[in-house]
Amino acid sequence: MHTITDDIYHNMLIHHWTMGGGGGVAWTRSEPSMNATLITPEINDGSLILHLHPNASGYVQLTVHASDQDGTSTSSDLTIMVNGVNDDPNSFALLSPSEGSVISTLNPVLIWDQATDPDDMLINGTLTYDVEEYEIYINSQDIFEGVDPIHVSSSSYTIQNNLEEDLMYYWKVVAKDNNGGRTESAVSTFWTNSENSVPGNFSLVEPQDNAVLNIFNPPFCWEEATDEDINDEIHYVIELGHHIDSLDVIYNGPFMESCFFETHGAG
Ligand SMILES: [Ca+2]
Ligand SMILES: [Ca+2]
Ligand SMILES: [Ca+2]
Repeated sequence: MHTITDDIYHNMLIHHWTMGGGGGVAWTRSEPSMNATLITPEINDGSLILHLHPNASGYVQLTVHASDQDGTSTSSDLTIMVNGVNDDPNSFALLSPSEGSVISTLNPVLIWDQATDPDDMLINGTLTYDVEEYEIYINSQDIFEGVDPIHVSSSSYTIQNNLEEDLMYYWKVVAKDNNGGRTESAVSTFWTNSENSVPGNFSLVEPQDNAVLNIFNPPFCWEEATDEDINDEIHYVIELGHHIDSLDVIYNGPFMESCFFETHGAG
């Protein structure tokens, strides 16, 4: 029988067995080892009393043996996990879509690192994660107030409702553990572009329609067109000639702020 000699023990967890006359109860340590800094078992009549050490975290495995007056015995394995002080989950990274990327789907798969936690426990080779839930926040502005998070238990999620085309999205994930601890990821962004949009309408500026010119190399000026697709570069082709069905290409390149004028009476 274990004798309690230390008064600092607090908290008690009691397993009680209904005992007949005679017989007894004993405990033995299971592998990997009795965590002596965590818990001290005591057997008192039919009860196993676990004295939990202050602020300790970890687990112990015990095998409890009970026998009756006829010598018939049985045993039961106990794994006791103690989390004396809850720590917030460790910081973790958002993986995909990568920061600032352009995605070609409106239903992207969001992926982030599994959030580990100082309170994770490796028991018989199996890691028991303290983090049990993630909240995903996604919005087209860098503000998440009033955004309803999506709750998931794994570290990835496929967006169910189509996102909007040609839009920048902000997203972050909050990892939540079993005991109210929470840790937020950094905010990441991506753009949606699932289909190519044609450049928007634009106007010719000079020469004006039906103008009568007295020079042979007039500047050709036009407005810059816009394109809804992020990162799309627009280039421009100027065709010139006497007839609309027999035009020569006189310019092919990017927008010219200062107009194009090297025509020298082309056509
Ligand atoms: Ca924790
Ligand atoms: Ca687009
Ligand atoms: Ca485009």
